[in-house]
Amino acid sequence: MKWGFRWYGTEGDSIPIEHIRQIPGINGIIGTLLDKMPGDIWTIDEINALKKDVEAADLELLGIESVSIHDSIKAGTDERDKYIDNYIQTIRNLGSCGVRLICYSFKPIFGWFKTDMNYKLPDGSTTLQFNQAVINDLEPKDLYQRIASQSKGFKISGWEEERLSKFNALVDMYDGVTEAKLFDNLKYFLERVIPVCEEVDVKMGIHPDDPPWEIFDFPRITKNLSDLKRIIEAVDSPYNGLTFCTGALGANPDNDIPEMIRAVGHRINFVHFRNVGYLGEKNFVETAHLSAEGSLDMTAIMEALVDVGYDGILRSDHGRTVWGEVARPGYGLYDRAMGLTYIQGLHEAITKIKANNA
Ligand SMILES: [Mn+2]
Repeated sequence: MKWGFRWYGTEGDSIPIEHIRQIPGINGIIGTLLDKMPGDIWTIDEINALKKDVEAADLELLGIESVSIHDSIKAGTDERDKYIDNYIQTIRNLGSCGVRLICYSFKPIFGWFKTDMNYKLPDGSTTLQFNQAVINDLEPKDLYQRIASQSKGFKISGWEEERLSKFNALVDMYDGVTEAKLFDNLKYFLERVIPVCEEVDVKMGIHPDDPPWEIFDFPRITKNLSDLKRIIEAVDSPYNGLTFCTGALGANPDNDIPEMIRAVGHRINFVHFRNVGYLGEKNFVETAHLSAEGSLDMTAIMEALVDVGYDGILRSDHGRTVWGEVARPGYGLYDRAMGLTYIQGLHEAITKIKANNA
């Protein structure tokens, strides 16, 4: 297993990379170019500058999260081929810089939804909450204001202001895009990019819907096991894989996470490991990673990953904000570092016990 940590770069992150290097067992960074808009080409110089910062801290640039997909590709408009060409150029550039993993998502307009970015847990820490009851009283454009007002001034990826300021035009773009159409558009995209990924050895991992159900009637195609199976079957290549996010999928109690891992484990290219706590119907918070703090059985999840032979890249996903840290909501240093240490403990215990019993 390679243990990773998402970092938004020297300019974009509150956390110095030297501090990330001090997390026990850490191997590398999941990086990004925060100023890139969906559809932009990432140049070799820009990628190498990021890589240099990471390697100067004695860490490896393990992958990118995210290279965002332009809305014209997701909506299937006439402009999509131009933007797919750009995406292919970015894949080639990443490959030539030795970056082997791209995490992406294929969701209309919004990458993810939360309704409270600073929800107070009983221990006094803050975390992200999603409550469908809040969404039901909002218009889509109001949600942007809500997220922006709670982000503590940090740029939030997936919620780029430049893009969302043209919100009504974006909504029009998706007019008539059903779930079936969105899936066809994903297939069209994958059929063009995956052969390039194979050629330049860059693996793709699609991130599931967060939360994994329909919001504002926009179609959702990465929300459960049958969706994930359909995607990996659409283009049958190990380069067309999954970012298996336990917390995104686990927000729906109907998703049996260990069972899903056993079903699609051979096509998992990246793992996001985190817990969620159910507060009610379609109402949950992101808890500390420990099983006892949330609703998911993290030991059973890690055991499933070990059983399917997963030895790729894994990072601790969102954490609480603790100890007075001023950080991007969900992406502080301390709780994600504690989480990663716990996760490595689970992995060490499970693999050693299995080896002893073999
Ligand atoms: Mn995730």
